[in-house]
Amino acid sequence: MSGKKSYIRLLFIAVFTLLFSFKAFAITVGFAQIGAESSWRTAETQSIKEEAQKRGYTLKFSDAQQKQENQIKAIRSFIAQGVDAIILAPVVETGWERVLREAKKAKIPVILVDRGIAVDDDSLYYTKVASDFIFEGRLAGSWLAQALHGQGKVVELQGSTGASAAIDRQKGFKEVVDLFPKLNIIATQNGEFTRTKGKEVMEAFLKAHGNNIDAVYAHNDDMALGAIQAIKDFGMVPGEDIKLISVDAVKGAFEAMIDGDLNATVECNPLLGPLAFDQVELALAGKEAPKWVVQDDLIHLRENAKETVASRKY
Ligand code: GZL
Repeated sequence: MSGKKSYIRLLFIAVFTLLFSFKAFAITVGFAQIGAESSWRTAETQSIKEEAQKRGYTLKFSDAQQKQENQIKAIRSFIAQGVDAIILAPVVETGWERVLREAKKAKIPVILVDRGIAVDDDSLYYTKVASDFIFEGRLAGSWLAQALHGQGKVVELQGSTGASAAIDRQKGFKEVVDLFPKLNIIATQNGEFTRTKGKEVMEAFLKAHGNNIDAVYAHNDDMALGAIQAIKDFGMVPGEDIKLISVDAVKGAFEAMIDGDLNATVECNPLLGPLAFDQVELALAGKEAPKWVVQDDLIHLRENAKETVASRKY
């Protein structure tokens, strides 16, 4: 090979190597987040942002203010910008087929975090990193059944309508409660996963059922904290007159358990950043992944909240 040809070949290899290493460094991920409705959600956002920074990825972040149409717009924008992967926390289960087909056509892998979607074609997303909400509901139901000795009247604060977390936490809880003929859910209503709405709905429950209520099941801690305030305002003692079980295990829930107001909370770990980006890297490497990477959960009780709180990471 002439000297000139080998020089051009070397130049090509050098340029290609430089471009490839730059491309690897400038991996861009779009994150379509639901909003900031709860302290759990804020912790999740922080975990994903911190992990992107730690791994040297460029993160494009969108807060949908609880609206699916804003998440769909964000996904379309990420596709137009040519991101390498998309992380989506789907606010509701349905209505994703069309935009996910657009992402698939653009060969951009979509990793679901924290909630699931109902689609016939599961090739529309790479994988889901989330807790098992039915397990969480069953755990909450089992704890409450033993706390009430199998009988009593329960009111339920549901998470936002259509969210897989709300649908499945209700399903798992009801499976257990239905095993006890004298344990009944006398009222159930959407509290939107927020403290404000949780308080408002609990006020209505107390107005309608007063001291007939033996327990509250809240699909997240923020609604339980609102309910605790409503119970105190009504003149009853939360944690004693009315037992409370919720889900998430955020810091505020530990503080409420230490105060005696909350009886138990089922953990739903929001620190999904590391797992989410592990899946991004598998997807970009063209590797297979299970369709569901399950986040492990457990339960925390008022009795041991004091010694547990110090070790909490969110
Ligand atoms: C659960 C998540 C739920 C939390 C709530 O993965 O989707 O949404 O339990 C949050 O606190 O609002």
